[in-house]
Amino acid sequence: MTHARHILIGDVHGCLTELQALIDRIAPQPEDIFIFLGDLIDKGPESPGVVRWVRHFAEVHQVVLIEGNHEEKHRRWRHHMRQGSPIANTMTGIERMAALTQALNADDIAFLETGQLYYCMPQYQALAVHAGVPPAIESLPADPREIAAYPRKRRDVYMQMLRIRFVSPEGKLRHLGDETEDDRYWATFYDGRLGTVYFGHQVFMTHAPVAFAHAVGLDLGAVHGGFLAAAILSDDGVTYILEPARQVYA
Ligand SMILES: [Mn+2]
Repeated sequence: MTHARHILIGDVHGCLTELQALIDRIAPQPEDIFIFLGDLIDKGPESPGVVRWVRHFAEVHQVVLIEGNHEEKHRRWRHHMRQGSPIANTMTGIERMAALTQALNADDIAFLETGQLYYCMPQYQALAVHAGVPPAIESLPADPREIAAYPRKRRDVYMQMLRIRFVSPEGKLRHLGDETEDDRYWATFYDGRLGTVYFGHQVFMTHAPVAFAHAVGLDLGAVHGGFLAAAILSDDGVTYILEPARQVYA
């Protein structure tokens, strides 16, 4: 049996030119499934353009959007705005979030909000997620939408898949910049129980995807002048395509 190619794409962050060039090099075929690992938006030059381009691309190709922490924050802000909640005014980056919302139409926003927490690829024993897998997660429901119905505390554990980086010896997540010498990056001790994890979020300014024992980091810092990376999973194995950034945007 042959399986469709599954193409995983790291954090785009508004790098539309690089995304178009990368997709050209991938040469999409009708049965391909494209999985964006989150953070289409922010930091880079063309966030609204990327959202719209991917939305149109999704009209002719199979596309799965993983929600990144940037999309999640914009979504929370829009929610608070709609509710008229004062929390909306306490968030950082209000101008940026308002500008993006202003530049997008209702279809673009609806498309962004299709972002899901993860995507399982049992045929490749692989999992796509934005940031990673917290140590407390032993298994995942087949449908990530089930998690929204979990009680708050349990749900919060799963929501860590959006932002996890370093973990303390007690299993607590560290914020960026707060990590100590005893903390470990999640992928360095992830045991593969949910398959090989393809993830973005953590910028690696390297010339190849970063391979851990059971995880592969695909955010090679396109927006920082690195590469926009894609992993192509097929029955022939995994191949990578790296599209160099045209400039340092952030
Ligand atoms: Mn990112």
